[in-house]
Amino acid sequence: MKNIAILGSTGSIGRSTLSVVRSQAKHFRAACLSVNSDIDNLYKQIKEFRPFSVCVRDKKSAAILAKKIKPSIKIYCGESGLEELVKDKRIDQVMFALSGAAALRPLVSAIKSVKDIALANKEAMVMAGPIIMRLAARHKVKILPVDSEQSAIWQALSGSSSTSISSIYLTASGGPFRSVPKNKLRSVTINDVLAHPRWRMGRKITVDSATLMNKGLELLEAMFLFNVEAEKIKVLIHPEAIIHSMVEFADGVVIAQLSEPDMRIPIQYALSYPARLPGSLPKINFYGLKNLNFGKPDFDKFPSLGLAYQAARDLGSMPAVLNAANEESVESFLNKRISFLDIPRVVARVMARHRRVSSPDLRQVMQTDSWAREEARSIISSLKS
Ligand code: MN3
Repeated sequence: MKNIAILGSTGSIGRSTLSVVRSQAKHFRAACLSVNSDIDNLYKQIKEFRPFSVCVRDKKSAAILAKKIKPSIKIYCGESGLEELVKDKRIDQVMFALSGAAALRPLVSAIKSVKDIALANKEAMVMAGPIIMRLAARHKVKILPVDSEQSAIWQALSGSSSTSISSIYLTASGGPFRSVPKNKLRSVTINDVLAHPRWRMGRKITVDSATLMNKGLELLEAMFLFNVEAEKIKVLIHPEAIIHSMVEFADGVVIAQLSEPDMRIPIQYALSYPARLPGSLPKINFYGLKNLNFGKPDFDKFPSLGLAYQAARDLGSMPAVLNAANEESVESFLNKRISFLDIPRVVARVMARHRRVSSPDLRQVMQTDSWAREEARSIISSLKS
C-alpha cells in the first residue's frame, strides 16, 4: 500500500488521480490532499478518502474547513503549508497535479524529504529543470512523469541511455486551431480556446494547448527530464492523440508508446511503476482505427512554439522568463484583458528585455520569475491603453 499526497486534488489531473486511487484501492491511498480554492469539493474528497492531512490556500479557508472535519485531520495553508505537508514521514509519493510556478517550492521540499515524485506540473521543471534534476539525483529520488508525452518518452527509453537517442518525436494534437486559418486567430474568444478536441483539462493548460505553448513547455521539460538537447526534439502534429510520443534511436529504430487518450493511464503508471496493474482503463481497438495522421507544426501561425525553441537554445534563466511571461499573459487573456494573439507578443517582448543568467540557482530563478511577471504586467497595461 502506497500513501500518495495529491497536490491539486480538485483539478483535472487531481480528480483523475483520485479515480485511479479509487479503482486500485488495494495499492494506493490518498494520504494528503491540497486545493487552491475549491473547498466544497475538497470536503467531499475528505469524506470519501479520509486523508491524514490537507492543505488550503489561506487561514480563512482553513477556518471554514476546520469546523466541518475531524480535528485528527491536520490542515495546512498556503505555499509554505504545502512545503510542510510533503515532509510527512508516512507519505511514499507526491503527485504534483497543481498548475503553475507555485509547484516549485513544494517540489524542492518533497525531493529534499526523499519522496518519489509523480510530476504532472510542467512549469516548475521548465523554470528550474537542471536544479530539480541535480537535487533528485543527490537525494536518490525518482521523478516519474505523468504528462502523457513525457510518460511515453520515458517508457520508450525504458533504461536506454540518452546518448543512444537520435530524435524524440514529441506529438501534439494541434489544439483547437489546427485547421483554423491564421487570419481568423485574431478574433478567437475564450470559449473557442476552451473547446479542445482531445483532452478535457484545466483552463491554463487549455489556453497553452491552443497557442502550442503547451508543446513548448513540454519541449523544455523533456530536455531536462531526459538530458537531450533541443535540436533532437521534434514536434510532430498527430491529431488522433493515440501515439503519445516516440524515440528514434541511433540505429534508426523507433519506439512509440500508444494508448487511448485518457490521463488515468499515465497517472496509474507513474503510481504503480515498475508494476503494470490490471484494471478497467480503456484499451485501443486497432480494428476500429482508420488512420493515424502526422504533420509539421506551423511556427508562423503559432509563434509560442518558436519562442519555446529560442528559450531551449538560450537556457539559463530564459525558460523561467518564458514560463512567467506566459503565465501572466494567459491569466490576462482569461480575464479578457488581452487578445489571443497578444499572448505570444507579450512573451516575446519580455524575453527580448531579459538579461540572461547562465546557470541560475533557485534564488535567481525565483527573482527571474518575479522580474518577468512585472515586465509582462507592464507590457500588458501598455497594450491596453
Ligand atoms: Mn501533454
